[in-house]
Amino acid sequence: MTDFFEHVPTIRYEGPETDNEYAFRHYDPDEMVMGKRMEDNLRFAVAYWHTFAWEGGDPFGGKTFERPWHPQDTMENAKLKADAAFEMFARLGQPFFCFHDADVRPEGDTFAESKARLEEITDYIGLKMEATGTRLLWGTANLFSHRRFMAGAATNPDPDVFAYAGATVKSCIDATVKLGGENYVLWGGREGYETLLNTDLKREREQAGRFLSMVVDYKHRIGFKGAIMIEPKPQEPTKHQYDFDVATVYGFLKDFGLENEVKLNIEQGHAILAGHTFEHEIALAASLGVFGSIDMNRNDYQSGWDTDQFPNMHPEVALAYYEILKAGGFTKGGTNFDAKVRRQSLDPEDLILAHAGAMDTCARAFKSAAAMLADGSLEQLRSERYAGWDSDDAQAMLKNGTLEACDERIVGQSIDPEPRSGRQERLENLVNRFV
Ligand code: XUL
Ligand code: CO
Repeated sequence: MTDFFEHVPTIRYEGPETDNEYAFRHYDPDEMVMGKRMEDNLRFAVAYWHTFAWEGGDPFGGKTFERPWHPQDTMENAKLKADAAFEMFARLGQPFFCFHDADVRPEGDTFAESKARLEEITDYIGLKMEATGTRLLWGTANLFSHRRFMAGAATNPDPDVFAYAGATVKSCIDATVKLGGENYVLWGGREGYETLLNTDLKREREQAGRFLSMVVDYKHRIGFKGAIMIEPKPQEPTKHQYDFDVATVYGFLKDFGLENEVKLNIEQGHAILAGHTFEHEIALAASLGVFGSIDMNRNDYQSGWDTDQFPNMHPEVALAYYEILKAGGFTKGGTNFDAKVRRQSLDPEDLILAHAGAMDTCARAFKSAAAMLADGSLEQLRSERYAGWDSDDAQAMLKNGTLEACDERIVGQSIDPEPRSGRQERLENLVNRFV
């Protein structure tokens, strides 16, 4: 027990008219939307790293937060941190959390000690999960903070680092399975390069392919039913990352025969850094059959780095959920807040209110997306745009088309296609009726 969040009230749904800061305006976990409770639609998770492990440092200055569980180098403080985490979960009522090994336990002097500590703390966390009903959306390994990983984990030039990373992932999958985790995520934080001058790109890519195949084999050997997911990101910390974006990761998965084994965890900020919209990345993953889950946050559009802010623009978020709903909604995935309060937001209530506001933004956006889908106008206009492809001869052209047949169609029938409006502004107006 800590008294860190003691004075912060539990957040409950009070409706859009309330002036209580400590209430949900849009997120009612029991509200039925599209045949499911909102809690089951959105599947919110709190990220342990930003909320409990990050100390507020930036490239120009050190920690700004002072928490009762600092310094984070003893098991006693790791337990205090877990106590505080579950006290926060009780106030927010979100169903899930996510963690890296390094978030929950201090690094040991040896691999064996780090592993023993992970086992000890996940036993401790497991008891709290049982007592409270909070579940694990996904676990992951931190293969990017320690200096041993500075030149990559799976893609390191040193085979001992590759093996160290493999052993670490094994321990984290085991911990995830022990806690009943629904998925396991790999984000390639240092899987990339700083300079091509010292990098054998072909070799590193093959190492990454082998590594991922080993993860998938292990999953099947132990009978883990959750999804293995990759989280794309184009750069930062490395200058170039191999898991750049959805399209790049899909090409990689195809290359190693893993496209039916691995799904994608897509993050708003990473999409923006890659020069895409969030909805583009989701729609592409869904169309390729690899959509898994989302890391929800918001990126500063000017800064050019990964700002991991809490989402607060519901019209933007609505377009992302629209694509998720079109893909059938979440199955094993969910909405993980990979977001951190700003380093001047020092207080316990800042942590709680940041999440409460983000949950409201997402709920409001989700309901807008559901209404837009139920209305059907947007999909109708979209399918009208492609209606020409419904005819038998258009379908035949798609299946067995040849350039000669195209020539025959155009010249033989003297066709001169009539351009039609793309109706963008009308569609934008239509979306604005729902958000
Ligand atoms: C980093 C990032 C990670 C992953 C998990 O940009 O998004 O926190 O989500 O390793
Ligand atoms: Co993330």
